[in-house]
Amino acid sequence: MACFFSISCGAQFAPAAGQPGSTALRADSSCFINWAKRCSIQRGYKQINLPDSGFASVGMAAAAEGPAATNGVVSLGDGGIATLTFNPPITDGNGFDFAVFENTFLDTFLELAFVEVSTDSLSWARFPAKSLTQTKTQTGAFGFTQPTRIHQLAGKYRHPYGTPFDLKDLAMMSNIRIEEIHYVRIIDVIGSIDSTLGSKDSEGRMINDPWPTLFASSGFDLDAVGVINQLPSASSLPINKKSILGFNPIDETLVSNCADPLHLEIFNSQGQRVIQYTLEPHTALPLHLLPGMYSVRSEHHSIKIIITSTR
Ligand SMILES: [Ca+2]
Ligand SMILES: [Ca+2]
Repeated sequence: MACFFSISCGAQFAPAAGQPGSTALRADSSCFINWAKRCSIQRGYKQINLPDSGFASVGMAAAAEGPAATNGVVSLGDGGIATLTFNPPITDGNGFDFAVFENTFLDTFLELAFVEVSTDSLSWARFPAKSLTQTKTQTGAFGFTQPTRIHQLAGKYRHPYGTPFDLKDLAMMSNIRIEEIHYVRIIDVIGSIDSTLGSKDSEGRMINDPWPTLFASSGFDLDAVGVINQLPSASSLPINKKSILGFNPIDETLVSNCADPLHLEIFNSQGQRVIQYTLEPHTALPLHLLPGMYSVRSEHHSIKIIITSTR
């Protein structure tokens, strides 16, 4: 009962654009000093459980490059991924550091996406998404979502407003450097409340988002990513210099970029060792761990990772 009360009455998040307390940022705001330079897309199916539905097809990757509200949008499809490159890199300055623009025209017709950032494109950290939308009745293709029920998900605000993100919220993630973010990745939330199909938030709740969307414009419609804080000049880090051990939150795998075997030890937040493993050169290790924060240590360095799903 206490749990029900806190979810239904507490923990409300910022409201729609224009309302007091909203964090929405207009595309023409002077806070935006730069925009994504490059975008590449890995499209998802129009409907994740129907491969014959084909891929979402609206727009080209280039639509997400440059300023918002200028050159159209690109539709990602169910679970589709857009990877955007920034130069100079985004950095953690005061307050919000960048914002993501989607094309919805209503405050409550929202298509959502996870947001991840990376310094080297090998190792990624995901903003800890929260969705308090009910999960009993599927939100239909044109169903409504309240912005006050969602947090740290792109697509919270209607066009021409962006949803802002503060890199400081990832300060504990030692597998990236929040002072130097070259890459932002936008991953469509698969809105099905069927746990075998849909996406979960950072606390293991299904995210109820319009689904199915069996259209060419299926999934998150990415317009642009605007930069608020960036380093003063091009990067100190060569853009292709990767660390030797990375983490990919999409499939929760550790990824070796090392020419030698890596002897890994993984500790949970109580300091107990839960995995000891030798990761062969240039291979990946899918993790099957309970949700929580873990420390991964090798001969060379250690990184913190967050596991959200129960696989
Ligand atoms: Ca910041
Ligand atoms: Ca979706």
